[in-house]
Amino acid sequence: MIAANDRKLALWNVGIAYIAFIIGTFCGLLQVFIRNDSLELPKFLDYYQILTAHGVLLALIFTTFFIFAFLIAGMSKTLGNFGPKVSLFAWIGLWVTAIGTTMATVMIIAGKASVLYTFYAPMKASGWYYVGLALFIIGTWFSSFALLGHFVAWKKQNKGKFSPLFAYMTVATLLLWIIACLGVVASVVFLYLPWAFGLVDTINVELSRSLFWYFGHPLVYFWLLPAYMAWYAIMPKIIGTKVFSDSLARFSFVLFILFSFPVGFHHQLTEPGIDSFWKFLQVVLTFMVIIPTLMTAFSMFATFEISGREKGGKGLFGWFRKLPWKDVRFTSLFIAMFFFIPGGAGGIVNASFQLNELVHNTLWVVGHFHITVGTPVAMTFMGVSFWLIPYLTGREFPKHMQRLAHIQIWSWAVGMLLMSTAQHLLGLLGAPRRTAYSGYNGNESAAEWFQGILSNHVTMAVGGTILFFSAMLLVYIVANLMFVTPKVETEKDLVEFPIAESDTSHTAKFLENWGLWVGIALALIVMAYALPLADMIQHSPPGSRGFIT
Ligand code: HAS
Ligand code: CU
Repeated sequence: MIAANDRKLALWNVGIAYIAFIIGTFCGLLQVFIRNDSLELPKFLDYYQILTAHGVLLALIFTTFFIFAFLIAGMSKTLGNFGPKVSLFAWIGLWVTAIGTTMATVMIIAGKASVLYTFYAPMKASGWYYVGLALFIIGTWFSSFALLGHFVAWKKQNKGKFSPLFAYMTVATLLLWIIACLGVVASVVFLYLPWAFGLVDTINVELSRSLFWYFGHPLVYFWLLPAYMAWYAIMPKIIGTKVFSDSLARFSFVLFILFSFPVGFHHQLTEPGIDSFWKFLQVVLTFMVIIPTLMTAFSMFATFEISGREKGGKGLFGWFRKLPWKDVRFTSLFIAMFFFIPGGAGGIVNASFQLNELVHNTLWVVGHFHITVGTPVAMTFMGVSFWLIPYLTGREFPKHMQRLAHIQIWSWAVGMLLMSTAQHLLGLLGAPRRTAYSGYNGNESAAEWFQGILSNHVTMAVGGTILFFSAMLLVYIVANLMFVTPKVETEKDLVEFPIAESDTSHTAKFLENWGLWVGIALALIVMAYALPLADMIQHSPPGSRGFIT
């Protein structure tokens, strides 16, 4: 039974995540209507301000708080309740992260930080926005050290034993996060803060962007890995089988630690100031980081087939129908995985040096991340919410709520299919991203340029509207599971935290040698970044003064 303290910690994290979700999705709705020219914002709001809020609140705040809720609950479940020190760190982490979030959000709402979630220089925000971001990161470090400390304590008491798969994956995810943050912390502390507070006049633009993407790419795997944890360690339990291969699962997480970092230049392929050799090297390494995802896809479909055949599925695909489609915990995760097929394929297009030329800075990229983080990751978090919240609140997840949950995930899938298809096609036709003027010259309506059935800003808005209704339905379900549905009467009726059995009898010991993996990761980082960054520091043109939009 999870202790009251750990439960509260996780619930606060879930609560803040969903508050960010409500505001963030509303900004998303405004977005698609501005893009098809059917909405004029009131004077005090501006397109870039709303786009910043949308990106920050959903991609950074919602994801991070939800991830910590999931990791806290799972670590408490698999390694036992938190001790006093771990708890203290986790509470400090929660509040510091929340204060940073509030500061950043207030600055965005005040119109003093319309710099989008990548906060590219030379666009300049209020210094307090960057302070907010820094506090946010520091807070997450406290929470990360709390969980790592909990792991170390468990290891000491269980010498020689393998850690449970969930705990192992948590450690890998947190190591990835901490190493990634070094880049963004360096740029905020050494470049943005002195510049924003007027201590220096100019900023080294290329260096700031490169440090951002050193962080920004592993950031997307920081979102993805907790979803993979649900796929590897929880999904098999839901469908009544075991983890397909414990060592494959662990090894795929190790590969993410190695290859998530030395690849950030694939976001900067069109930028001057980086020699094409370094771009090429990082593109090659990007193709390496596809491998653990292919391993995951293989392992998941093997799990499905094994389970389906155990239930009597015959023939080549008979097992497919035996999967528990009526169980929303399963269906949500399955849809999530399904969307990652085109999502990941699009990623390969992006990462291809020459093809990137065509899609960079177009709506294609927006389509790409809505079917990577916006569906595979977000829908996995929805599917996890359906059991995690009642598990934490001790409430039921009654039948009528389950029906609503099915409607919610399917409507999300339909909305996302329409919106992201439109975005991909519009992008290929040249529609730019991150601009309020979809008609190129400002006055022309978008419709004059893009008149296909799918390649149309109206289709995008229809998809966006369906998504918004789906989001509100989700909020309704979440609020019910938090506060309204009846409490379960006895402990055995408690909604379960499903953790699959994982056989470690063939797992190699060296997989848990964290020093080795972090060491190789650092070596790869130095190899891919040391020279080009040194070049940017020594040979950059004069820095740029700030621009406030
Ligand atoms: Fe990405 C831009 C490359 C994955 C998120 N990405 C972004 C941005 C975001 C994002 C937010 O190289 C925008 C940043 C911005 O604001 O500027 N991405 C990749 C690559 C991958 C990838 C190579 N991205 C993700 C994930 C994200 C995410 C995951 C969030 C969670 N991305 C890029 C690049 C850009 C980029 C460039 C910059 C573009 C630009 O120019 O600005 C890989 O990790 C993808 C690996 C996945 C696969 C798919 C595997 C699935 C398979 C299924 C097999 C199924 C079977 C069964 C066999 C390779 C293989 C089928 C059976 C059935 C029954 C169906
Ligand atoms: Cu990337």
